[in-house]
Amino acid sequence: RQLEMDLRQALHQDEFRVFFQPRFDARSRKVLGAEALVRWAHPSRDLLSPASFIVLAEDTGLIFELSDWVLRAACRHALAWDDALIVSVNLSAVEFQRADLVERVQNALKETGLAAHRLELEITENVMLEDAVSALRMMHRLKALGVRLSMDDFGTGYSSLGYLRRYPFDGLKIDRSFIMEMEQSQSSQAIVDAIISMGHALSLTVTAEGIETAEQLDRLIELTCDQAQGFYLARPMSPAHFTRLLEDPF
Ligand code: G
Ligand code: G
Ligand code: MN
Ligand code: NA
Repeated sequence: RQLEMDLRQALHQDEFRVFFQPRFDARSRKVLGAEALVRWAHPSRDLLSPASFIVLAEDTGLIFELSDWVLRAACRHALAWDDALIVSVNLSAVEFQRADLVERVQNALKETGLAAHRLELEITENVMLEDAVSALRMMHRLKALGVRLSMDDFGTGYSSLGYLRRYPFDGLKIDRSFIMEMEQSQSSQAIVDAIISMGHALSLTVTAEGIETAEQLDRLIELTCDQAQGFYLARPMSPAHFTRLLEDPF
């Protein structure tokens, strides 16, 4: 496939870019960090969204090299920010199937010099579904490095509750589908309310994703959600834009 060859070449021709979507304290709107989101600056197309190439990268095994690149780029940029800010990076479930994940993360930290507590790894429930026992062991080893772990897209998978209790997560991110439906659907609002309460009962930092309106943010604050992310607050942006936002918050 053409795209696979392009992807392989892109890694060597430095065509990937990392964007950052800011993460805010819900109440004060202070910037607390940012989520790294990879983009592909394909020479003959527009900036490609990861939705169009992450699965291919996973299927071809290129995800390891790509993820190493994202980890380093994210850590390197974070070094230039205020040292209280956290950078989060998405990991694929396939990365947990190889024992070298801990070493890969450790190397990225060592080579860039970023303090481990400033890196957060976002993991989806798929990780636990593949092999729950080895995933648990891997997460404990990652925690031992000093990084933070959060469960991403929370609420879309299976038996999330048990995972949250047994696995060493620091935070959970409520999937944006619930946030989007909150205004129209009483049950979505009840689910969001329950997720926040449960997260707090387990001492987790709760982040709402995909906030697109002021009403959603207001309601989430009433429901005591800790952190907020979404187009209403800020879109994913270039590293330079993010640095400017830090220097000159609204
Ligand atoms: O940025 P965007 O909304 O287009 O991202 C689409 C999806 O790609 C999201 O689910 C996001 O988690 C995922 N994604 C973005 N960057 C990375 C990355 O560096 N690694 C992995 N594994 N997934 C990513
Ligand atoms: O799966 P993950 O949570 O990592 O996905 C992050 C993706 O969500 C990114 O591709 C980002 O562009 C997208 N995203 C972030 N905020 C919003 C939002 O407010 N609305 C929508 N529709 N997508 C968002
Ligand atoms: Mn994410
Ligand atoms: Na998510």
